[in-house]
Amino acid sequence: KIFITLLLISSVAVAFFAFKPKKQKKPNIVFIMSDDHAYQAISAYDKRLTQTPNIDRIANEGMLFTNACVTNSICAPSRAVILTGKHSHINGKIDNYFPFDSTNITFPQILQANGYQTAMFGKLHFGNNPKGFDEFQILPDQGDYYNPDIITKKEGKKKLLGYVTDIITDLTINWLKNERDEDKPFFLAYLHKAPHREWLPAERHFKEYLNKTFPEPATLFDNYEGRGRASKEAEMNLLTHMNWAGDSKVFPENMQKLGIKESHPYDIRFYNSTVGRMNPEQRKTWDEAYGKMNEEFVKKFPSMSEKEKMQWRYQRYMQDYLGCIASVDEGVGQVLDFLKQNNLEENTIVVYTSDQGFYLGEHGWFDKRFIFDESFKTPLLVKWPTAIKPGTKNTQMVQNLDFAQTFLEAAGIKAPSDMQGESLIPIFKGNGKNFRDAAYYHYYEYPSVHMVKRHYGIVTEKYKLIHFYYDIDEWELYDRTNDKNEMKNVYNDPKYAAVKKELHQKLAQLRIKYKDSETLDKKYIEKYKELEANGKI
Ligand code: SGN
Ligand code: CA
Repeated sequence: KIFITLLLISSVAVAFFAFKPKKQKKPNIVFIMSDDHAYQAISAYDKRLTQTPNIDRIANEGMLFTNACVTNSICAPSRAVILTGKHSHINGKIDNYFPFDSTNITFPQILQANGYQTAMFGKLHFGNNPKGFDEFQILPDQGDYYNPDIITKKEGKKKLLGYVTDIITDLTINWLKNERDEDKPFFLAYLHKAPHREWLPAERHFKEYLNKTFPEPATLFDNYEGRGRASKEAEMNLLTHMNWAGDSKVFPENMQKLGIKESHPYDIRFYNSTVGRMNPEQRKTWDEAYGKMNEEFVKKFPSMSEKEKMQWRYQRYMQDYLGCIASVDEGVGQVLDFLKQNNLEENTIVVYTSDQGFYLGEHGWFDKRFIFDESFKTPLLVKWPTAIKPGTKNTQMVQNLDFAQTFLEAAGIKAPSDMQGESLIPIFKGNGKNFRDAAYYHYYEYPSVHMVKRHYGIVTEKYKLIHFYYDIDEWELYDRTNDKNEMKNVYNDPKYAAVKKELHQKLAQLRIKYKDSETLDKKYIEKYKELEANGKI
């Protein structure tokens, strides 16, 4: 009898374990982010400038977000928003100068504490090392394109030979191959320096891109009429604010020959310290490729009109910028291939994004910072075969603020209640209808390089209301439906009186919701002045 009972119990137990539904394994997360990658330079968004077949794969197999945006369009602050899930005024990293307060809790710390293996490779730009990572190898500060130094968790700082984008890809794949713990889900941050200024491509792309010409944007010759002082006083115009040596790669000896003054006192120093990192062999390839372009420039320059100089600047800029993207796209392809070949595709979330958008000659500009579309919006492509239908598009105003809560929810972890974003999981699953009707934005880094004034604002599907402050007190309003290029400030147009009133109310509500205020604006100005007085700016 006992024997039969035991047999019965054990067979029930066996049956239970055999048929117990397999626990859904937590998803892996591959977070790919480049620095200053404009959505205009991703063919899934726009085919006019270049082809990015590998980045596009993420949208083909997943979701393309056409209105993804940032909360503060600049490098290190954007990264801080992503990691903390909190706006800049709450996490404290308001600009590239303020130190990142590492008492902030970041989502990788939470993932790590919940059994995730975590790794970061590439550009972080915090000035301090990331917390919550089992492994990291990061570029010091902005990092260099050629033969860069790298800070490693295990061995301190060292210099690596090669091109930065390829190096970051190699480190990432090496980790996936050799250091990944197959019993744990992982979070992997694969963070490119490219295509950040001064836009230096890999040697293998010199020839192809130096021979290309690109279509000009409609607003390349913008004279900023119809807008306020902020657009007029910004220093990011291709013709007047780009450097000849560093940005446009005119050899210093040619600048001398042509009597071109340095556009910036550090121009030649920058050029020498970037291109100057190459070894003699690499430098030979550089001089040959860029030498030809320089020869033609020397011939043409004396007879060039201002308009022709602007056009030349634009082509030069695009050749180098898009040459950088080519390597990023190749690297992304290698990582996607690795996931596929190693059976890691099905339950891995792959995100491709940038720390913000970028101007590719629109409004005559390069750089970012403004709440205007090219820098407010950012590319976002996500695939996750178990949750996202392939080839889908989403038009919601999702923000970089939302990543932390999204990843935590995907991992089945409750997010801390003081995070300020929204999880994107409902959108992934096709149920994110009334997601966010207005996005809040606040930019601080002024006075500083490019001289974009401090401003905050609100963006809805139809309008954009902006307040520029500090050494100015100007409001601007844009009609996003009828003025897609944001050329005309209609703040004082009586036709928009009702809209204006409603947006002011909404903006005030959002400032309260996110705990931002005039008192905080003033506090950050005081702190900025303190840093300045201490020589930190
Ligand atoms: C450097 C660049 C600027 C750029 C800032 C911030 N100049 O100062 O053009 O806006 O970084 O960029 S450079 O000549 O040194 O390249 S960010 O991406 O780090 O925010
Ligand atoms: Ca950036």
